[in-house]
Amino acid sequence: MREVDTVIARRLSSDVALINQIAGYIVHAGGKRMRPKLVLLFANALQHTSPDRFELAAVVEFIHTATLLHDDVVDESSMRRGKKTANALFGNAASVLVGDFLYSRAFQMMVSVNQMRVLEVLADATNVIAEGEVLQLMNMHDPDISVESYLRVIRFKTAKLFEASARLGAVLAQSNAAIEEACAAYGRALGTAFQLIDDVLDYEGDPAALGKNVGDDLREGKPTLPLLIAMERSSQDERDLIRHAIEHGEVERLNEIVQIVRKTGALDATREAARAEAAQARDALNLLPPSIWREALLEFCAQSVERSF
Ligand code: GRG
Repeated sequence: MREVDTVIARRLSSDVALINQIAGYIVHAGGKRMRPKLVLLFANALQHTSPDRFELAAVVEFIHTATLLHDDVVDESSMRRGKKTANALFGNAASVLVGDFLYSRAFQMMVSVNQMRVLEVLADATNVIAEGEVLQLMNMHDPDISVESYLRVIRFKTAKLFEASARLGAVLAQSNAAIEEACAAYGRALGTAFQLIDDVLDYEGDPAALGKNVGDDLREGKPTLPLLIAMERSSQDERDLIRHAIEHGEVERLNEIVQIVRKTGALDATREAARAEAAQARDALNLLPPSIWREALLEFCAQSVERSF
């Protein structure tokens, strides 16, 4: 990961001062670097050790960072990673444009690896991520969306980049199709578990540990799984309150709704769904030879569910 940080620092630089300022601010804001870790762990687990793995690890972090910059503008978020968001500090226009810089820089870097399959994986992934965000926009303020529709959004907007990161390790190692698919399945399931927990933490996280505001999803009228389950399990009055909150976005009765979500066991049920995804991710690793890297990937499965930030 030190090598990845070196690539990130070198590739961030631009002659345009504002780009260095904003891109540096967000890239060094203390993210967990989950996606680059997946690239490296899968490449190593499959005995691939060329420096291309550092370049691609930096690429997925740049893409992730570009999506965060854009997402915080779309969601009008003010806090991320315990700090003010770039949009809060530098404004929406600068955030979107620096997101574009990072996104296009990532494409310059992936071209440098000179493998069509790498381009294909990342072009497809970024396209699906954008689709996921648009689907989510269409689901906003709609209390009648199905669990399947919610799961589609999170597989697209979050799990797809985890999937691509894991798959790239196998692509670099020129693994056979079965191994590549197993790596991709791991990333998909881990990313789904990760987003399910993200949605739980929005209702019960500690803002200090989480580094962002709690209750943002409800404020925005985002129908996430905890709300969908709470509606299924609550009384008519409670259900009406949640429906109203999703339809209009809720600030005033946030505490009451958080209580309903907790009381109905919706958070435990969502966490259970995340555990099932993490178990699938674990199973996908059976095709990989035993190694310290596979052990680390197994550890990620447990961490993704137990995490508090
Ligand atoms: C630029 C390709 C492109 C698309 C723009 C706005 C958008 C379309 C996509 C946003 C997708 C998004 C932000 C999904 C949420 C993913 C998520 C769980 C982010 C938090 O990830 P962590 O916890 O972040 O790994 P850290 O802070 O650790 O880096």
